[in-house]
Amino acid sequence: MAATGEEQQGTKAFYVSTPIYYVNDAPHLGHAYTTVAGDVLTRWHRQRGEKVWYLTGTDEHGQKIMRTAEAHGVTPQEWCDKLVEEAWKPLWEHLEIANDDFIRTTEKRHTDRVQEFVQDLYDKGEIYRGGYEGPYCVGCEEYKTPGELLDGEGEYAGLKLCPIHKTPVEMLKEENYFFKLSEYGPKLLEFYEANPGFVQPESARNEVLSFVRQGLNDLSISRSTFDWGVRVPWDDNHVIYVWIDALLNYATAVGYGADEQKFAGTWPADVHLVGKDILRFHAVIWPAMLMANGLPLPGKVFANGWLMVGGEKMSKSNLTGIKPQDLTDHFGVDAYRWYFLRAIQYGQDGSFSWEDFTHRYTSELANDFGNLASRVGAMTVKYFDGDLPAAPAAGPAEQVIVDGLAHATAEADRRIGDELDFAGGIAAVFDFIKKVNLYLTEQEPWKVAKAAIPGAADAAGSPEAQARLATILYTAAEALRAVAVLLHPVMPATSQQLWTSLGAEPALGPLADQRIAEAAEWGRLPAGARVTKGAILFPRLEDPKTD
Ligand code: ME8
Repeated sequence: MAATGEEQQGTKAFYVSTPIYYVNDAPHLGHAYTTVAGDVLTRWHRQRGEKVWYLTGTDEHGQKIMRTAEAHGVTPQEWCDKLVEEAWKPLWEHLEIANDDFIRTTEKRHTDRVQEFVQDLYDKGEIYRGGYEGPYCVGCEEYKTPGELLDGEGEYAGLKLCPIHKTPVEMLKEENYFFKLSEYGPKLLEFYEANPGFVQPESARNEVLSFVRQGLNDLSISRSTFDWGVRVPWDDNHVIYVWIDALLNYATAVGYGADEQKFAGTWPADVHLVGKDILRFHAVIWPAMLMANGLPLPGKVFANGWLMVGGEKMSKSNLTGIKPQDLTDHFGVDAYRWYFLRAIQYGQDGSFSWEDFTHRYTSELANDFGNLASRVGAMTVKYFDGDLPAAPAAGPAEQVIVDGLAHATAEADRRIGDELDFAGGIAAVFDFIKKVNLYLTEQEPWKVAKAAIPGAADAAGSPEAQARLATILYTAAEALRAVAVLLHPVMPATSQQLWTSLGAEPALGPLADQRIAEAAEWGRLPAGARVTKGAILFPRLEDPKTD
């Protein structure tokens, strides 16, 4: 859990959420993808000096969870408790996710408020009783329209399948309560028009616009055929539809109806991170629910694309068998956090492969970044006994690095902090790393050292060469100081190792307190900092498992 800066108490927090995930199984790479993205985004904003609130959690009601628990011979609550404690929370800890809260939809702080919210809508005449019959996918917990279903083949021949789960839908006929969603189409379109950044990326916005323009149906918001859910407060025979229950987590977790001060300081969410599978729930149903209840709407719904392995979407119903821990065992946690955001444009589909990960690890992390850090550490220890020298002879070559850093910082800040273009922001930092490597290659400090160190080549070291050597090493170390700051949100542990080996902490304070806005201020790392060789940031990879 991360602390929020005391200095900004009283201002509204930058509030980011992930979906709350279904706990019918352990988390997989797809869940971790969205959650790591949210973590990087919130860490970035923390380092901008903002007050931040990062929420994740679990979606525990509904038929899907109920059936899974039944199949395992335990109650749904027992099942959820076990999965949350043994699988979900441990993975987020393992991946260094600094969420400020973890909401579970079975918690009383949530269920009480969900009842109040729905009762409010009922009292306002937004909910009525009616009937519905249609194909239902339990995997999605959603009624489907006949037109979107697929024809089954093989074992499913003759059946209609859900287009996402590729499993048969069930015909459901229910007397339910309905939310008058159909009345919100024009208001939503007006809202999207006035807030062009509300749904991102552009492809997601287009999908939502065309969906809403077709006209919306009222939404069934209760179920009476099973009871694993929050009771409809005015009718004991119904539970609230799991999606209505789930969406409300974003409000109940930050004090809706319970803690006015907290709610005022957090609401509304600035960014709801979602996968594109659940875009409509967040960009259509959710804002309509909030409009109906007179609450301010979120700033942005950003839909990430599908993560695939060999062209297959990774999900619980279509498992590929690679667990997040398999990858972190091999590549390490920080490389894992970095890879998916670096390799795949956020918002677009992307494929993962061991080969690509291995290639990027070796070329960008180990060779470009890791080698730079170890070369600078080793040379500072060798030539200056680890006492970082000042830079008395800075010239045009150094100015290129100073300018390069200013550019990389501005790019990364805009792309990661504002646009959620993680790949672009990380690339800006790694381009800068390449520049620093090129600088060292061109300046050849190891050659300058021969002329600089007394007795090394010539009898006496030349003062000019000494000044050059000092300048080169200071420049590279100062560049790395900034790299540690800029990569801290992405790779917290590795950046900390670097920060420590640069001896930065005594003068500059903890890495997490470093501000993005100051990252490009040249000369922050003081001469005299105690530089050590430090551990290898990215060790050589073991041979991959062959099974
Ligand atoms: O839908 N690629 O939960 P869920 C990228 N409980 N992201 C993926 C992914 C993939 N292959 N697979 C999953 C639910 N995700 C509801 C949410 S919110 C009020 C309720 C990520 O466990 C992505 O963020 O099925 C997706 O939207 C989410 O996990 C779905 O998780």
